[in-house]
Amino acid sequence: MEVIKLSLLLFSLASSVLAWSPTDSYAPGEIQCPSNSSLTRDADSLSSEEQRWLEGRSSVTDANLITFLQHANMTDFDPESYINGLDRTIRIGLAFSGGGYRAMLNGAGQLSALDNRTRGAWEHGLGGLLESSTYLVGLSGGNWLVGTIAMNNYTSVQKILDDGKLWDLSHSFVNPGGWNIKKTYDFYKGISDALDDKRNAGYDVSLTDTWGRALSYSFFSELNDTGAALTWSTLQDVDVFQNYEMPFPIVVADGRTPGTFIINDNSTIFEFNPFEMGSWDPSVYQFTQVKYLGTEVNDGKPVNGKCVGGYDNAGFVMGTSSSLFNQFILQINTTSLSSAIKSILTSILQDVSSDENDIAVYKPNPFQHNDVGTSQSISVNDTLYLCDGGEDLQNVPLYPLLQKERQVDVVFAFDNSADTNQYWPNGASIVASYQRQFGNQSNGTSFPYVPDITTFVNLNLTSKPTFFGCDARNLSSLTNNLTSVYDIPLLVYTANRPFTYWSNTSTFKLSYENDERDSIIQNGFEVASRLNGTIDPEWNACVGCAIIRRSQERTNADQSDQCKQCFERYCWDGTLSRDSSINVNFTTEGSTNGTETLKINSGSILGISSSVLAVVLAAVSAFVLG
Ligand SMILES: *[C@@H]1O[C@H](CO)[C@@H](O)[C@H](O)[C@H]1NC(C)=O
Ligand SMILES: *[C@@H]1O[C@H](CO)[C@@H](O)[C@H](O)[C@H]1NC(C)=O
Ligand SMILES: *[C@@H]1O[C@H](CO)[C@@H](O)[C@H](O)[C@H]1NC(C)=O
Ligand SMILES: *[C@@H]1O[C@H](CO)[C@@H](O)[C@H](O)[C@H]1NC(C)=O
Ligand SMILES: *[C@@H]1O[C@H](CO)[C@@H](O)[C@H](O)[C@H]1NC(C)=O
Ligand SMILES: *[C@@H]1O[C@H](CO)[C@@H](O)[C@H](O)[C@H]1NC(C)=O
Ligand SMILES: *[C@@H]1O[C@H](CO)[C@@H](O)[C@H](O)[C@H]1NC(C)=O
Ligand SMILES: *[C@@H]1O[C@H](CO)[C@@H](O)[C@H](O)[C@H]1NC(C)=O
Ligand SMILES: *[C@@H]1O[C@H](CO)[C@@H](O)[C@H](O)[C@H]1NC(C)=O
Ligand SMILES: *[C@@H]1O[C@H](CO)[C@@H](O)[C@H](O)[C@H]1NC(C)=O
Ligand SMILES: *[C@@H]1O[C@H](CO)[C@@H](O)[C@H](O)[C@H]1NC(C)=O
Ligand SMILES: CC(=O)N[C@H]1CO[C@H](CO)[C@@H](O)[C@@H]1O
Repeated sequence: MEVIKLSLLLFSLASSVLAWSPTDSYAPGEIQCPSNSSLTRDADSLSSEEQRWLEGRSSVTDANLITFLQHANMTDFDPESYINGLDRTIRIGLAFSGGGYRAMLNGAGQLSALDNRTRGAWEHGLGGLLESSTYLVGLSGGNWLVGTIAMNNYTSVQKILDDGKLWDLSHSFVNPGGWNIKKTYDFYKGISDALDDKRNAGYDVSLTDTWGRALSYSFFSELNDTGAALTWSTLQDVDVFQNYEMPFPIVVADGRTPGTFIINDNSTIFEFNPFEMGSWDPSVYQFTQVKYLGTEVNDGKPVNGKCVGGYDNAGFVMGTSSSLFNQFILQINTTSLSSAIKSILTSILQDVSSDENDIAVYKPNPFQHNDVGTSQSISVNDTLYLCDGGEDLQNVPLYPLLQKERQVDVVFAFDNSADTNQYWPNGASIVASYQRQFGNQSNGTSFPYVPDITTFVNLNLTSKPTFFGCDARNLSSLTNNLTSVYDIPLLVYTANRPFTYWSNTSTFKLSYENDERDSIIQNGFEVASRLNGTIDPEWNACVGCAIIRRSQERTNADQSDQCKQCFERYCWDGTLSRDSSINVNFTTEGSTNGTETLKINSGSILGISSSVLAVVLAAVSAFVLG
């Protein structure tokens, strides 16, 4: 008996350690190949692992959604009999935009309003909605949020604030020691050693390796060796994922070859999920098992039967999605640091060529030598180049949630972009996602109608949550008969807005005092909860109406009068207002009074056009030391 227990214990220890890098360091190392001969598969379905996981998560979300809807006080609606009577589970997706620390902190507040573990979320927020959700997607700054929560044993924003151990942002992650030179020296020495480990194991390193390690000091400071050996695929093995307690986390990045620019229509959107990494787009149309990244393959098959593990370092994945910020690492070189730090930096930056500054190098390329995808430049190259997920302007990562295989009913999109000259969102990201469906890369995905950004601003669609795609039958001309209109999720779009705090800080603000950080998080809570339910006491019920809408449409069920009224209040009704000379004064119902005028910048990357970027980066080096 004891022997069995002991061996079970040893087995579970072994299995929980296996998912870490086999070298117990930042270096990848050889591991046994899985039994199936190919590491890749075509993107024509969900992986069997995700499919199986979804079945388990369904029973969790069904039960939690009943509780959530009961508390939402919807009239003429019985949540229990309704949810139990459906033949298909309602799937809710949450998406958090990029935009540096601003996006991470505003997103944290919005997420906390949905998380029943937050004090007050049940009483005057949307507590229980996170518990009812299936997918949790992040990009760039939003991926710092998702990654921090997911990789730290599915911690909560509340716990992060209570414990006071993570998210100390008082010094920039480029210079975590502040004026404490020794601390900064140790930081860069640690990074340099980690990079050497990877180089010595025979792998190329790019600026994103440095960046990912730097992020890990902020986000994984509680973990062994600040997560040097922590792999993204570890998620598969942790209890909170295996028992379906946490939603399915996804991180988004774009494909881009050095020296080229990508535009929305022909970008390749990649996702990292706990099981796989790859793209639904025709240019790649494959997924590889994320745990075996770093393995040299020929058409998905390991060369010489040798497999590699530990390449999918969690910080590296998070750094990939936010690689626009790589530039900061270079900026520190321009400041007056001690020569000891400078010499480490020189060693860190030794192989980085300037056109790879915002690019993550994945070499070997997991999608090499196959004819599945249409992009020759990807399949013939020995290297896969990835960059910040927001570089194609789709700063809210919606694409993984539009895949009909995922059967998402409703997406809550939190936009913390800096599109206007005052760093507020103006819907540009959503417009980019809408437009993408008409290009070849969309591969049959559909996106509800949204207006142009001038209308977004003129009609105040960013001043309160707005629903898009309220009536699926109106979307038939978007589907080309490839998908059912009911497969297009309803979109609940919520933009950053000031209620109790001016939460429009610069994307490139790299340090926050704790009270500033906490104020932005609180404001985010208020954004998601309609100022704690004070602006609209029926807000939870209206959210409930959005959640059940597609299932009602599929089953031809009538909407209650209450839901009809909610839709009157929150759905975009198709009206346009394209007069860009209107200067809408910045006022929000119930909010901090502001008289800023919203002006529209188009064609920006995360709110900063690339020509301005260089200037901003130069200016920012002053921050770096702070
Ligand atoms: C629903 O109604 C109950 C009883 O009036 C109230 O306590 C609760 O706060 C309401 N729920 C929401 C989300 O407003
Ligand atoms: C809204 O609720 C949150 C969470 O309970 C709380 O921290 C915040 O102070 C409340 N805001 C207002 C304006 O009462
Ligand atoms: C959220 O918390 C409340 C109060 O603690 C509890 O009654 C409710 O069941 C919880 N809901 C979910 C979905 O966990
Ligand atoms: C992870 O979180 C769960 C609760 O969600 C807890 O029971 C468990 O002990 C935690 N594991 C670790 C290693 O902290
Ligand atoms: C964490 O570090 C300790 C001490 O170095 C080591 O014994 C342990 O195996 C490590 N844990 C993991 C999961 O790598
Ligand atoms: C993407 O589209 C732009 C504009 O149509 C074009 O200039 C560029 O070459 C395309 N890039 C690729 C990789 O196809
Ligand atoms: C950083 O500074 C050192 C010494 O001034 C210089 O040799 C090196 O080329 C610089 N690196 C970059 C990437 O600018
Ligand atoms: C791979 O891509 C890089 C960067 O665009 C390019 O310099 C190189 O020639 C490509 N290699 C092949 C074999 O096409
Ligand atoms: C938008 O908000 C402004 C300021 O609150 C208000 O004057 C204007 O009428 C609103 N526009 C619409 C279309 O609701
Ligand atoms: C979709 O199918 C319907 C009926 O089969 C047909 O009338 C309609 O023209 C088709 N629409 C498109 C865009 O192909
Ligand atoms: C916007 O605010 C400014 C300054 O408070 C005021 O002069 C102007 O009339 C306002 N514009 C509109 C359209 O309300
Ligand atoms: C629905 C659709 O257009 N699917 C296509 C997606 O891309 C792959 C690869 O190019 C095609 O095989 C599918 O037919």
